[in-house]
Amino acid sequence: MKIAFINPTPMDHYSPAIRALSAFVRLEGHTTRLILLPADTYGHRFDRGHITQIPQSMVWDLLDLVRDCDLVAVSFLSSFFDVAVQVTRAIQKEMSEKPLVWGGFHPTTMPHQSLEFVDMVCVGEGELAFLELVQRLEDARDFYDIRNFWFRRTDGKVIGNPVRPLIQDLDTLPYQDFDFIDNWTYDGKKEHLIPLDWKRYVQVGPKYIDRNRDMRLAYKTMITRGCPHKCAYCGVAFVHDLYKGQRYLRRRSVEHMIGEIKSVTRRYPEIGIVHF
Ligand code: B12
Ligand code: SF4
Repeated sequence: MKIAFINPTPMDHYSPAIRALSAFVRLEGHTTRLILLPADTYGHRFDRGHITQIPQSMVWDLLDLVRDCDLVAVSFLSSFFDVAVQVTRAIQKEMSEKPLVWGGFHPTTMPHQSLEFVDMVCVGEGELAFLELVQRLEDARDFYDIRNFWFRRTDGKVIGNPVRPLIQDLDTLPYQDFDFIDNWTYDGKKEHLIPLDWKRYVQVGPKYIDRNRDMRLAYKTMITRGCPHKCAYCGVAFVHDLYKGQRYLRRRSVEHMIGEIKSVTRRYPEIGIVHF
């Protein structure tokens, strides 16, 4: 199955969720296209009000990119809800039959609201659930009982399935998809979506100051999942409760982490800093 992942994200192109999910489904032979849309968490507050309006040229490019995909998967945090809704509505208007699924922190915490926009919503950790959905869709099998998913059935009935246990051994997961095989980003000057290949990533990827005060290209990754705390202002408190009784903070092994760093820095010598 060919899957288009869409992630509204700031311009550092760090999209851990879709890179993780893409790597996971590619292991099973599926092909993926990663579309990283600009979404500004700060700037638009001052010049365009609170809603980011995505340009029409970007919508047209996006429609072209999802047309040949069997499934569209949108991942987002609450700050990017406005972009997620615009993208979703544009696709639904043009391709009403295209299966569309939402996941990520916002849909996890707001599945009821999310089902007002799409019929399939992933709650919580996504790898195993999403792969199961992809396989069932591919086999044209019923999917309404998949754990971690909420659905709105064609008769309007809402189904909220329980979550499956968290993946405790993070070393069983592949390294994030950092292959740049079919990745896209927005070029503000051309006002179009353009391929995000490695050459382009070197220009636009995150840069940090090293100990010599030189700006270096950073490789961003994650060594843990979850959090040991439950700060009152943080969405994590909700996820703690969702997975009550389970070990929520999980760590990758040192070997797994070093294996990832070695493989990525050998492949891309331009990387000067590893950030996690
Ligand atoms: C690491 C982290 C960051 C990193 C990476 C952000 C990211 N996109 O994951 C950095 C430092 C860049 C960051 C920045 C921000 N963050 Co932050 N961050 C976290 C943190 C600590 C962990 C997130 C994480 O584990 N990501 C790794 C990926 C693999 O996990 P995931 O996103 O949950 O994805 C899994 C599932 O949700 C699901 N899934 C995700 N998408 C999809 C899509 C589909 C279709 C399916 C089926 C499943 C699925 O599968 C994935 C794999 O299991 C959380 C708190 C926490 N402890 O969880 C806050 C958190 C996610 N951040 C938050 C916020 C607000 C932000 C910012 C918007 C802050 C700001 N104003 O600038 C920015 C956004 C920048 C960005 N690029 O997205 C909020 C989000 C709240 C909300 N309601 O959405 C959180 C929850 C903390 C909080 N304050 O409550 N953050
Ligand atoms: S704000 Fe608190 S609960 Fe949220 S991720 Fe950070 S330490 Fe964990």
